[in-house]
Amino acid sequence: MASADRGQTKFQINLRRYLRETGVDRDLTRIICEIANASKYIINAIRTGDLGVAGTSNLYGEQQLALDVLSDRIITKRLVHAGVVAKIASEEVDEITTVSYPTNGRYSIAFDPLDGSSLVDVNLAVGTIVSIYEGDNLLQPGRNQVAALYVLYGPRTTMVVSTGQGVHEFAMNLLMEYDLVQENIKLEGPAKVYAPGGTRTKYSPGTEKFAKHLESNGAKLRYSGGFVPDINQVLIKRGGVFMYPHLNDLPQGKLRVLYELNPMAFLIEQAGGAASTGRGRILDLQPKSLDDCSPVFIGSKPEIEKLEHFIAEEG
Ligand code: FDP
Repeated sequence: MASADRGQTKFQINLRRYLRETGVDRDLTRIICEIANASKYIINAIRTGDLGVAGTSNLYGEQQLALDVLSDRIITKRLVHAGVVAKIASEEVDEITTVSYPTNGRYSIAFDPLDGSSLVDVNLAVGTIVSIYEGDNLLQPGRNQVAALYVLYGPRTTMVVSTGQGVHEFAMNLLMEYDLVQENIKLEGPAKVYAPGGTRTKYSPGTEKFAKHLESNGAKLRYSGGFVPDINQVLIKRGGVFMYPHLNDLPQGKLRVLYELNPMAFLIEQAGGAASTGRGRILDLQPKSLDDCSPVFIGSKPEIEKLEHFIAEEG
């Protein structure tokens, strides 16, 4: 097994080699590497493109695409090109796309091409989130995912990925290739940070009690407004909680099960954490439509267990 302690890698291990050496299936490796390739173009679009305003023109009078639409096109093109994909669902497109090949692709992908795109104009971090299933059914519980990953476009570009054998972080180097930074990230310590989404005055009594519990146990408020960077800090700091709860006027919360919650829940569980709706495991939800939303509490397992207790008692 490839190994690298943070900052101590003697020889850089790149993403493709890491996946190959850890026995990941060839077609799955192909998909993950296609996303890695797509992310090079997305990062360029973020750096040099317009600020997400659809229908505006560039210097040459050409129509500009909003960054999330452009990111969707970049990823979809690469996934279709991969030759191993059956179905694609993108947060930017209303319907599932069936990819036609002479033979059927083995994997299906749901993805959010640019989560947090409303943060681009204020220059905060954004990300791509990807969920991968074997077969052609995308409306199944997230526990059946075979892999999940996100790419974080921050001061550095990083990819955090799991194929069901732990969670590993890669960073984009000067050649725009991903090198292994650390493997088998585990949520082991106390919750050092917490990122609470939604308006606090609209929290239920159980959620409010949980927020107070986290604060009184020393967790620092660290909320960027971007799901990917907010989850990333929980993982990389080895402990914390992100929540976007049920609100008085938004009982289903805001975040989407297929594109956002399932892949993040898969990654956090692979790191030894937990992801809950407040009343049950996110990965056990049976999605009824592409647009299903759910409240989410995700991060350090003992804290999520405590939250479920608060919700059961106080709602
Ligand atoms: P955004 O609307 O900017 O795309 O998934 C959507 C998301 O961002 C998440 O990244 C983020 O956690 C959440 O919405 C923020 O919602 P609020 O604006 O309600 O805080």
